[in-house]
Amino acid sequence: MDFLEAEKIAAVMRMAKPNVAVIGVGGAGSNIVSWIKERGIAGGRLIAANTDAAHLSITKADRRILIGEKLTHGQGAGGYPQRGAAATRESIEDFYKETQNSNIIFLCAGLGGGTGTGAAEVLSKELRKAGRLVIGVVTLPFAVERFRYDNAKNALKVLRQYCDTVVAIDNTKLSKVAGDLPLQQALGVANELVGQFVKGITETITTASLINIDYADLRAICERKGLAAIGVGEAKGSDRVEVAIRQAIEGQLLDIRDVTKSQGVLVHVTGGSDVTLEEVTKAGELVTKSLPPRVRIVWGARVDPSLEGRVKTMVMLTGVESTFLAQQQEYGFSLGPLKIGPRN
Ligand SMILES: Nc1nc2c(ncn2[C@@H]2O[C@H](COP(=O)(O)OP(=O)(O)OP(=O)(O)O)[C@@H](O)[C@H]2O)c(=O)[nH]1
Ligand SMILES: [Mg+2]
Repeated sequence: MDFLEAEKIAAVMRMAKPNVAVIGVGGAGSNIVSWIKERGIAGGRLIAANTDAAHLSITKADRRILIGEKLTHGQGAGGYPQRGAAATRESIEDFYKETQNSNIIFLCAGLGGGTGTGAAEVLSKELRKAGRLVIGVVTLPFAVERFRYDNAKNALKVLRQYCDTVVAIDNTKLSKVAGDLPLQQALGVANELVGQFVKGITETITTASLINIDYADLRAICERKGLAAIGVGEAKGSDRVEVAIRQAIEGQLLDIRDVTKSQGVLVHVTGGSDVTLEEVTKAGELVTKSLPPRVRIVWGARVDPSLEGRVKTMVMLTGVESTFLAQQQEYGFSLGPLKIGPRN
């Protein structure tokens, strides 16, 4: 075999093996990466990038990238997505280098600020080359951050085109589900939710699970699907899998127009060591029956011994339409960028 052919086969082999990179950009994205790093992730590489040097110094990741040093001098993007975008372009080589062997990229950000919003736009476009699957996982601003809505809405429209799938979580809906929490705690809930989603899917792909999701499955559900919504559920007792799945389907964290119009569904179940394959399969059949046959459904299930007796579910619906993008801004003026919480 000649050298070039051997190189080619080696390259194809590298791409065939799932290799996940999780990139968190801006304050929120970095906090999500820190959350995952603290708990560990099997088979995923954690990268955090920020224009804010002080925040990056307290971020936990496998690799931290200070972006746009010449432009922002480590001081953040001040709520301007254009600055975040320019800073990312300044440092784009770092991202190419860090992700050269990755074929699945999760791109995490809180939309509405400068760095995360701008960086997500640039990276989703740049990294989707060479057949990579790019999944954006973003949060939308709280209702109290109204003036950040425009930034977020514009960015979501861009990300919907550039990412294969962009999962959007509306912070306002999340706080309704999580109960009335102070802002900082509500943001913590959002970080945990995104973190669990990324960790759960990554580990179901990269490690042996009760029911594996493989790269091709994820591709089928996520490739060129635009916007996606997720919901979570938790239950115990008899019918727990089914109850938790229904909860997740009905409680989507983004207002979507019509659940039955989604193009793909990913159902992920985590249960204590007592969860059985039969239980999961039975619940799966019920979900399959309740959705139109054209909707593609992918399953993953993992055992987490700490969940004794309980199951947790996550359902992702891809190819959906959201009312967020259609909403009109209620106020005719803008208050400019707002800083919330310590060092974001
Ligand atoms: N999930 C989550 N969302 C957050 C967090 N902090 C802020 N947000 C949300 O994300 C949006 C963007 O905030 P940041 O991530 O701090 O902004 P940034 O990308 O660093 O932008 P600049 O600071 O302007 O450069 C805010 O409007 C909040 O809605 C966090 O820790 N977790
Ligand atoms: Mg910031």
